[in-house]
Amino acid sequence: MSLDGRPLVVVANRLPVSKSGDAWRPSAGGLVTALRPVVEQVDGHWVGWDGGDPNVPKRVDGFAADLHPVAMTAEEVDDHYYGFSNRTLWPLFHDLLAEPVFDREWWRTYERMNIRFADAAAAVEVDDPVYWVHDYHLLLAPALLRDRKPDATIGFFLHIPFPPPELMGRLPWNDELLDGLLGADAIGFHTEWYRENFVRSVRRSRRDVTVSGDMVHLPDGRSVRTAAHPISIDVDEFSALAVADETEQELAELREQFANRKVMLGVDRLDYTKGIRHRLQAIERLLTDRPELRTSFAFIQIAVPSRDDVEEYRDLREQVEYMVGHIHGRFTEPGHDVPVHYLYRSVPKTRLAAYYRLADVMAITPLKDGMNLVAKEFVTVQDAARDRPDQDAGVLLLSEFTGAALEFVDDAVMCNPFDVQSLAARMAQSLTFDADDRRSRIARMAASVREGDVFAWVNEELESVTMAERARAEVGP
Ligand code: ADQ
Repeated sequence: MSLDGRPLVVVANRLPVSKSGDAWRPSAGGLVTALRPVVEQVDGHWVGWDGGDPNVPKRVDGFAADLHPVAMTAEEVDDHYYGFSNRTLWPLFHDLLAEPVFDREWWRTYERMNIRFADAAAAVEVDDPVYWVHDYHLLLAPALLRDRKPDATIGFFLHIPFPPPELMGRLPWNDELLDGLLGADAIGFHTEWYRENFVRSVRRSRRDVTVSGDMVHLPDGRSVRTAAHPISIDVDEFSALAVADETEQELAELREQFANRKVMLGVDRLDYTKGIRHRLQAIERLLTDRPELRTSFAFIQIAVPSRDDVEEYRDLREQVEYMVGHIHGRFTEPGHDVPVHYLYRSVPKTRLAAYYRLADVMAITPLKDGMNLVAKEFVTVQDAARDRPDQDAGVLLLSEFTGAALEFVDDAVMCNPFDVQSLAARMAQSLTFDADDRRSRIARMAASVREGDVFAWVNEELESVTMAERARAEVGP
């Protein structure tokens, strides 16, 4: 373990806990699972927004970190989270799939909230910790923390893409955000593309830096290490889920419901980056061109409600629901089930695993996605259940604009979701692979996920931060 027993202070937008009824529990998110073993081994701390509840406990059973809540008023959440983070940075970092809003009031709140998080992190009473800051809500926090703790070891990881400098440069606060990130000792991205975009942005906006290899050297003598570390999943957890009794029961019900139909599955947060509208357009074309599929094929879209306080997300939901209704109206055959099943909800993990096992084709077609963990979950579950009776391997249909594309390019059916006609053709092609081919493709993709699971990602990230720090110590002040 690269921390060598040093304390770890995670700084993220949200605390890793949620309340159900009266009880507090660790949240189900991937980052919480990933960090559970680490925080059990060291003195772990987590700084994050309290979610509007002033009574968050200091500790929660099942997650061995001290919690350090940051409070925000409803107005601050509107401006920092819904506003600047999700209506300015999110669309800009996802290649302008929506128009980013530039609002100076939001920016001022974003700055103030980053200061509040940095103050809370600096106030954690620990000796010589490693700080690990996460994601686009906190791009200014590394430099703010550096102001407060000049000798601290600070890492940052970005969970979404980093845009090319031509797009980043449109942001009125481009320079401030780059300087904010450069306060870290090490900055991690999912892919080499995003890392390069960041370095190109830095070169373009800061004439006083030099770049050698993956290091950015600053005029004050500090150096910042940049790295590509693709995030992953807990493979053992999903392998066990794949064959759990509850999953088998759920699967038996689903198989009955979808008997005699080929199933294509989509699982996403309802977000305009995920390409759900283009996917539905391609389904419409597929059902137009191949009438026999109207009664022998089903497309299931599971969409988790997301950011429904934001106008673009409410509009997206309306459009998706209109399109589903339109497809039903056009293609449902009397005496037969509808060809598209749309579930607007979060589903428990065993049900999710059952859907992954049911799918003949998993359609992951984002217009842009930092990584996409659903792809890794699908191949892992499919492979873990390979010896179960009736488990026929499925096909991964994957957008070239996901971080996951780099890992699965040889074994997934790759697609460009912007080209609806070719997307429909890829969907049709995905239904044609023979069983042995499908099985070996899934096995190779699952092996690659196993090789780099989420615990390996944590180790690589923390190793990168501590390496950067060691290099600093060798050079001296
Ligand atoms: P997300 O955009 O949320 O994450 P993704 O990586 O696919 O995208 O993770 C979604 C998670 O939610 C998966 O673990 C999935 O199982 C779960 N999920 C999706 N639909 C669900 C449903 N209906 N019910 C229950 N669970 C559901 C951001 C970035 C990604 C990056 C991750 C991690 O946008 O690109 O991969 O962070 O860094």
